[in-house]
Amino acid sequence: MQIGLVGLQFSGKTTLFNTLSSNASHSQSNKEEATVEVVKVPDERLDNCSKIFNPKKQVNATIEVFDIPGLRMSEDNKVKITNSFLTAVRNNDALFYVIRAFKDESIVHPMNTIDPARDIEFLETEFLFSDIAFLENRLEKIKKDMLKSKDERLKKELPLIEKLFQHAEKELPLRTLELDETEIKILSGYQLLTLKPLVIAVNYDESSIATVDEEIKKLKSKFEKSGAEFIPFFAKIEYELSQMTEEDRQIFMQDYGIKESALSKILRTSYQMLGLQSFFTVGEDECRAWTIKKNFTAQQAAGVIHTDFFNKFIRAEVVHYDDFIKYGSFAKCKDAGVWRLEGKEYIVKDGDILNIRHN
Ligand SMILES: Nc1nc2c(ncn2[C@@H]2O[C@H](COP(=O)(O)OP(=O)(O)OP(=O)(O)O)[C@@H](O)[C@H]2O)c(=O)[nH]1
Ligand SMILES: [Mg+2]
Repeated sequence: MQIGLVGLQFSGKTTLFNTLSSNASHSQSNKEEATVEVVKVPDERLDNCSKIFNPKKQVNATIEVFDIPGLRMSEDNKVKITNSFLTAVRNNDALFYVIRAFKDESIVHPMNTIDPARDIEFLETEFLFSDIAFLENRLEKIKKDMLKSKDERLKKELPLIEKLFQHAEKELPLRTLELDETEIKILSGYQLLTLKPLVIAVNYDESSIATVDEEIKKLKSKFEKSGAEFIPFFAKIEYELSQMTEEDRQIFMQDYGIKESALSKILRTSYQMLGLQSFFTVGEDECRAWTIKKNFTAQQAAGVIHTDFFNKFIRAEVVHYDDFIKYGSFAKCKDAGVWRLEGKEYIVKDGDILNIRHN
């Protein structure tokens, strides 16, 4: 899973991105294109399991984060969308707009003034135009191809693309359109920009700490039809936080009244927005979080661990994390009746601890 940091030049993407490196399990840099970082998804539940089992190793779920170079002012004093920018943005499963709200005269905004609403509007409009152009072309192509062939897939796709086109023409991003599983599948190869889940992360400076809730509320209501989540954050403070020891970090966060670091909030929110959840495998060797989609069956979840587990699945031993913590051991969970054996059709819940029985 990949999320892309998207925005105008100097909005704070790299500053935010660099806070990730303390969490990074592997990194890779390519200056021509986006910089990639594989980041651990923080999970208190997994940490607590590790406290109980004291395993040789803990393996968190991971997410890939792309730092995409921001849009600059071009020679005619305008900020223009480039094809390489669009390509870099398309590659992601979810988007994070990093929007500048911090004031600092030594750092020039590519549109000269600080106006978060204008910047959001700019990105949303450009991406919507790009989607409309794609849909228009696709419609034409489908109609042409239908004259030549009787492909059933084209017949199914046509009304779907028409529905999307009409929606986009009303200046509504495609993510606000309700789609079913088959429709999502048809569209999955097209990488439509406004179909991607969106978090709008607004970067404030310290002077805004007292007013930030109100400002975010205003932005939210202005863009209530965007289907986006809003997260305010303080890139500079976050960066300083990431350089501290855990103990100092706690004190610092308390002083500033920050409950959760932006990084942790961003990773958690993107996980939810993509319909992802975790199950755990635990033991003295390893405590590990695995990523699955909502509504995965026990057998599908087993397949995430190993294809053999899918093919030779017999049953899953299941106890939910909350019960496990409440009773303290598998034996006590068994006595309480919350430890159970489930078949392959069992729908795994977020936070289930599984042990797969297989041939
Ligand atoms: N004063 C202040 N400066 C900030 C803040 N966030 C970022 N900066 C500074 O703004 C400059 C640009 O920040 P970057 O994080 O590099 O911006 P970027 O979005 O990665 O920019 P591009 O990669 O060029 O698109 C840096 O000098 C940062 O130190 C902030 O909250 N307050
Ligand atoms: Mg940058």
